[in-house]
Amino acid sequence: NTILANGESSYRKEDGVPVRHDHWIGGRDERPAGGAYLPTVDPATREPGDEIAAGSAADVERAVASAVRAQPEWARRSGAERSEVLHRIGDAIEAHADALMELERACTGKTPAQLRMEAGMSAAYFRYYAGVLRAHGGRTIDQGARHHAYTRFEPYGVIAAITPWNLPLNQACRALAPALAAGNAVVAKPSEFTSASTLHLGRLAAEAGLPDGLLNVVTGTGPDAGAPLAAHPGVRRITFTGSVATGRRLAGVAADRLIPVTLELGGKSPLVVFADADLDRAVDAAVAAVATNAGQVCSATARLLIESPVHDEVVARIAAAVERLEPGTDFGPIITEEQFRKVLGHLDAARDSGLVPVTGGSAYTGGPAARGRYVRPTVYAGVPPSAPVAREELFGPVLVTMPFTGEDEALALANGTDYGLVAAVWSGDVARGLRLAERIDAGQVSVNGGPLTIETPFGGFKDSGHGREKGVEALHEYGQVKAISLALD
Ligand code: TXE
Repeated sequence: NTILANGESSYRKEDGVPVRHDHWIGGRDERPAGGAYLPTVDPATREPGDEIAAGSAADVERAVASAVRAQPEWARRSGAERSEVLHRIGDAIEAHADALMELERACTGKTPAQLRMEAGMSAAYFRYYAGVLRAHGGRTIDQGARHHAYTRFEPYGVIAAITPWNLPLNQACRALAPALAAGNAVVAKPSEFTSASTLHLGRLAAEAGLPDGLLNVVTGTGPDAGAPLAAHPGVRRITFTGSVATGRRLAGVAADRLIPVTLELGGKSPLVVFADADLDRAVDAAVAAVATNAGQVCSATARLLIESPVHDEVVARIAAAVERLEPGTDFGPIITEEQFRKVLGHLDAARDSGLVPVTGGSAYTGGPAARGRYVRPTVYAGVPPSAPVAREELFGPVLVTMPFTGEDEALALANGTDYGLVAAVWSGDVARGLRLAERIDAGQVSVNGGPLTIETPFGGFKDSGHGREKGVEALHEYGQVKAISLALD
């Protein structure tokens, strides 16, 4: 196998022969039971890349067995001991950030700035939960002087972490760090399009001192590797980030098995701009929703609700700013051919329905960007709320705007979606900003650019899912509370 302990250079292809990545199970590379590998592609160039093991139920079986064996010893350690290991994993991610990000770049085409941000966040997840763990504990319960009662926070056992392709390493770390902190073992199933960085994380974690079997990575497609993992009786909790359709399916599997599931399913998040807002900063925030990962972010604020008197001015400023964005430098390509077709299909359908973009509206057809799956940053102004581009998660560099009059209409538009992941409000009137924040149905609301970080819990209302990631709340997701009561005489 080509994932070597020391070797950043070992990832390079020689003589055009694709590098093959095996599963990471029990602290070692394991070839797929079926012997098959899946191709990957660099969406920035459409050049073929590494191959990853095509996992199956037999591989899942080995991974879960290894996790089941390793977990009890890990759970018996003190929080401080687990914390030390998590800290070292954070350090290892930082030390090997270039190698990790090169693996990520090769199958996502992400920009250098985007990669740096994700590497930093990935290390920070481990450090944050290493810290939270040391301050975490149960409570004592008053049962009178003759009794002693207290709670313990116990792990579930084995967690299945099924993650997508948009922020691959980041999303894996977001789930793995709190799951391991709480004393669980994990079997991760990254997206078949972007598995290499999560595989390498498994090796780095082992080098950092994580005992073998605590972090296993099985690669492959959703139906062949993800489905048997979710259904495996050894898995006691599922955490999933991805589409609503797959989330619904996994919720059904979890319901049948009576195990809990965390679902982070995307959104169509509003960014509300009042006329009294700091328009420079509001425009920057709107443009970031296009540039960040080319809009392939579940929390992208892609629906701009703009107070009528400033609507046209704000649209003009956003359009001018997104036209200055350079493909490959300021934003990356769309991950797969299927997603690329999906985004372009929405743009074509919008055109057929009579919507004319203020800017963009198509793929790049000339220059280097035409080799890759780059979509022009696109803005539709004054879109009816019922239009598909205004309702559906496009997962591309596409913004829609809607004018509104008054707070109530802003709120009705903001909540007029099946999703409820995040929202942003910009207003010079802070009381109004907070009033709206408290009435918007979303798991996170930023007022006037308030930062949403690892420390702030993240998760959906409505079809955006349930359960919380990030923050102290995510640690609670991965443990179950036991109450113990002792009679003293
Ligand atoms: O996601 P899937 P897709 C949204 C976004 C995107 C759409 C479709 O709108 O356009 O979803 O993306 C695994 N059992 N988001 O189809 O299928 C799969 O292998 C178990 C939002 O690529 O949900 C991968 O590891 N696992 C989003 C993971 O699920 C299964 C991120 C996600 O893939 C499975 C990505 C099955 N039956 C897409 N089927 C966000 N919330 O950030 C698939 N998988």
